[in-house]
Amino acid sequence: MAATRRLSHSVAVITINNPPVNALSSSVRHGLVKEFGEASKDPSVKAIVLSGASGKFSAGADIREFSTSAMKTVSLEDINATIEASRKPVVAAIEGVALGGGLELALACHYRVANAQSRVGLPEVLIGILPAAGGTQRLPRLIGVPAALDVIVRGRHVPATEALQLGIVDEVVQGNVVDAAVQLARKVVGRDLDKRRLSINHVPSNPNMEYFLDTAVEKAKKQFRGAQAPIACIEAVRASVQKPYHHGIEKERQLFLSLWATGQPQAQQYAFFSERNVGKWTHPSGGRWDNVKPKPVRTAAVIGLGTMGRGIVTSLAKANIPVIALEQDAQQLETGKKAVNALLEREAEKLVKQGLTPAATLASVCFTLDFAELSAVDLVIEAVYENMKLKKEIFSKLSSVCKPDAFLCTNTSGLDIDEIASVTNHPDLVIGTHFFSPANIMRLLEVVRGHQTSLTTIATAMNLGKILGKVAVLVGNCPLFVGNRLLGPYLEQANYLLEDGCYPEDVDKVLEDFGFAMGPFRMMDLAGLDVGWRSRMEKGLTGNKVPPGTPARQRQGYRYSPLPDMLCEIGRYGQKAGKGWYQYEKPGGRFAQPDPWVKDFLQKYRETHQIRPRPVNPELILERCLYALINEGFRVLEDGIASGPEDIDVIYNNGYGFPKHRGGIMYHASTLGVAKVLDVLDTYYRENPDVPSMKPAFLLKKLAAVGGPPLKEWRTQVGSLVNKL
Ligand code: 3H9
Repeated sequence: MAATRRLSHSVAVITINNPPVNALSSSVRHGLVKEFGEASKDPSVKAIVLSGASGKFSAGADIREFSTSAMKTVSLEDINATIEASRKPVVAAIEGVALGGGLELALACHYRVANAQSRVGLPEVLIGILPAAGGTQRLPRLIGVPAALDVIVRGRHVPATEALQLGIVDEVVQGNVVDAAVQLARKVVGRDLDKRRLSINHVPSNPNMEYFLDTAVEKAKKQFRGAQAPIACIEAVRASVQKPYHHGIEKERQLFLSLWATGQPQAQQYAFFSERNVGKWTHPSGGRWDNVKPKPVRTAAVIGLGTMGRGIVTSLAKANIPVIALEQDAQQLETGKKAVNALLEREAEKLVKQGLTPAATLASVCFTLDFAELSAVDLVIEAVYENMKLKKEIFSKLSSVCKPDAFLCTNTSGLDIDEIASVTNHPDLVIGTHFFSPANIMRLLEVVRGHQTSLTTIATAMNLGKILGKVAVLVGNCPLFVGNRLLGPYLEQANYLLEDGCYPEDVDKVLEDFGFAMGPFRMMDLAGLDVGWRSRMEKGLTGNKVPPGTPARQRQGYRYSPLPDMLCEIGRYGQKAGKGWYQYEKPGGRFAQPDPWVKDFLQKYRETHQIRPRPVNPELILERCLYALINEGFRVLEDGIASGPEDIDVIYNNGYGFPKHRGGIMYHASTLGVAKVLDVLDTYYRENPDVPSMKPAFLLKKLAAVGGPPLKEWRTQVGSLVNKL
């Protein structure tokens, strides 16, 4: 039964029942119409309470129904209108979540009672749409335009205590929310409900409203770079100010339809479901997310308190896992301790602002210099700098001091997991957990399995990711894994574009206009140019290991750009040095300004190497950088390093700032069409045979040869290739 009804005293309690999240599917909507209709007619019913089964009110419309005819049946807004017009008082009893259509349903009720642990919100913007069941019209009428915009445009989940302060809910209770709602419903029987009918009330006025809304549009354009939904949300809210409710609802509906026509909602909803699907990992041996049990992680340790280590410690502490943090000397330990404290304080401030009580404190972290203290922990995460010799020393030590069944994780961003595991007594317990910086904030976790990593180790690392609130993606072991591996050809193309005649700001602008959070040069400056430089030195691509007489722009017969090496040789390491591809106001400064020095440097470089600069148009800049990413994505798939295109997309969206409104790299390739991608890569590679990264991937050719099937069928084509996962 999608909705059930029972009588409590003289109150009908209607319960939505559609596991797992009580999405408001077509059958739930029909159930609501039936139960509500009967309760309204029943003379023994004096008031109605709406609730959700299994501790959740509702996560909103059933997203899977959007592209089906089920959406054409009874509309949620019609149900909302009926509820609001009811002469019997209706109280929403909010537990767990009331999101999207779920909150819209609650806003149509005359009163709302929430459990203290619940969250409410209108997160439609995060799946490319706008609240389309009256949310953009009722919420501003309830809490005013500024607060409503903050909730709707950011799509944030508002904790119950903050919802009470904002006026979204009327009561917050600690105990049984349905009992509290029934009590309130009985109390308000016979009261005038007009003030509680949001649609017949006005939006609180503000003299500068138009200016405020125009400014919000400008800000959203800058912040969301090409995503249409945030702008549509603001325009719908504008209608709530300017027009009567029924006109506003019509505007909301039109905006929904025009958003749908852009293709962005489909892309963002693909990204939404992909984030959920990557948790359902499978292994060629038959091990799967649902048949291998993770071991509990009751205590953990982190080795190294540099930038990554500090973030990882904070992340564990936030998840209430007691942590032992280890450094190699007293001074670094003290610096690390201060940094962790500052991060925890910042996290606590955020929670307090939302009316929540922070649980994590420095008290749950124990700082030590002594490896012996790690003897009882369930799991260790090593986060020292990228040096194989050092990592092996640490893992060999860990293997002797930790209990035999402790999981040993490395936060390496690209070194060989098998080589690290080889120095331990239990290589089956070794796994890569590649966090992204800042580790206490970034949602992505690449979980890298080695050849001997056991299924239980995989299940435990994936589950740890979930406990830390991350989206964990299982990938295979190859140099640089998935994310950083894709970055290589992309940055290579960006550097070649500078040689050909562009400047860093030209390239960055094109990619930022496309929607990337940051262009490649700003990103390199932020990450530190020296990281790549040291790795190239180790590989003998630059520095004194390069054989004498090697041409400056060639390595092993292939094209090579020494530009980033040249910047590092003079200390232009990026943001931390105050200069890199850009100049900054000070070392560590955040404001990137185009640097005349870089312009001059590039001009001289081109003269020295007799390169005739030619104008490169924005389309070509975009094509070269994007297609380099896409091609490497296909190679990762054909090598069996990621188990499907969704995995690559989740990694790039969450770790590298790819715009979610475009779905992901591989999704974008599918919308461009594999035949077109192949054609462009073919042409480039024919003209530039010394750039092997642009040689079209075998899988890309294979997909084009079978007529470019839709993305959801790519896995089948990959299936016949080797799976190294
Ligand atoms: C809307 O309401 C539009 C209206 O304004 C107007 C319409 C006209 N639909 O995330 P989880 C699935 S738009 C269908 O792993 P958690 C999810 O795929 C909606 N399915 O759990 C997963 O399936 P599976 C606005 C949904 O505890 C399972 O439920 N609402 C929906 O970590 C468990 O999900 C939102 O955008 C849905 N609405 O987090 C809220 N929601 O087991 C979207 C979830 O097969 N949802 N599923 O993999 C969320 O943010 C989180 O799922 C939630 C639970 C916080 C609720």
